[in-house]
Amino acid sequence: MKCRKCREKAIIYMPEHRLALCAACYSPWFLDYTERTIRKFRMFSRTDRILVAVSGGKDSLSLWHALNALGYEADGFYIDLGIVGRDGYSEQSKRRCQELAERIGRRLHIVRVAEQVGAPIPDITDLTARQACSACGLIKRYLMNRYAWEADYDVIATGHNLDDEVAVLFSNVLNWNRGYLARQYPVLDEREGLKKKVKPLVYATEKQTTVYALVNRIAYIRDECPYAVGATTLSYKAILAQLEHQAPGTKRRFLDGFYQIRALFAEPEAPELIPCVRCGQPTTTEVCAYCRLIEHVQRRRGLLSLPAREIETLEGSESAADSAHAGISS
Ligand code: Q46
Ligand code: ZN
Repeated sequence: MKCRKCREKAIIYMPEHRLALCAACYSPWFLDYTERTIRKFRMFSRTDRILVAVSGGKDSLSLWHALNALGYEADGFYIDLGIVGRDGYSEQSKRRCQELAERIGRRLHIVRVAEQVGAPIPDITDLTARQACSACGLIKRYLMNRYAWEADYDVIATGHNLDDEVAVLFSNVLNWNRGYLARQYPVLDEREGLKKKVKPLVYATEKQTTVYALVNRIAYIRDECPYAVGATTLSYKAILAQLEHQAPGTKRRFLDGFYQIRALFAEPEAPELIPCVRCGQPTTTEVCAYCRLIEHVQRRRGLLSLPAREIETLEGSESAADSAHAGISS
């Protein structure tokens, strides 16, 4: 197959665009495609300071590289989750982020969950009986927002791609999750202590971000987070890939169609956000979910150092307090 622009040998064919491109023509196309998404949703301008949440994977590192190549002021933000996994997952992913930071000459901020919360993600899961991804998601959202305020960034950018967004949409529609549907959009404007959040790769497929990383020799971590294995979204992705294969462009049409009717799911009144009495970050309750999580981890740590008999007595009163907090989120 030949490149549509220069007739050289193509390295990628994108059936949804009926477009084949060679290695030299691919990056300019990807950059232009990303720039058009940024403009379409009015995500940010060249005077804004952007904080890119990087995980060491192909999507977030491709995004950081692309924003830099497009001339945006984009620094990286890496959250060290303290996940060891098979080959030291967190260490490896951090290294990939540091390598790219050095290469593009941009700042990489690193924050460690173990220092912030008092324990790394695997221990938090053990100590709180909370699902790893639920605790991890809460912590990441909180730290990103707080850091963006403290370091005076205008907007937080994440590397979610088309396949991610469509899988989440599919799940939200299957479960008629109105609250999540109301908030599923590539731009969430700043409000009451929450920084603006954007997803500039929302129209780029996983294949496109992978090829961008390969063409630009971006070293990224190939292993999935050990907790991602078996996640429901993976099975949704497989179903959607089949539909896309039969009718290229299905994913993009599904997503764009939803964006057009999204207003139907808007909540009449978004819950009011107030500053957490402990940390000052926005929340709907007196003490935010993040501060409650820290308290829980510390309490469990303290409990574990007590003799077994005392734990039994104290644990009864703890579960009563926990259920009172159930269902409350920041
Ligand atoms: S990093 Fe964290 Fe993901 Fe790993 S623990 Fe789950 S949420 S799967 S994006
Ligand atoms: Zn708080």
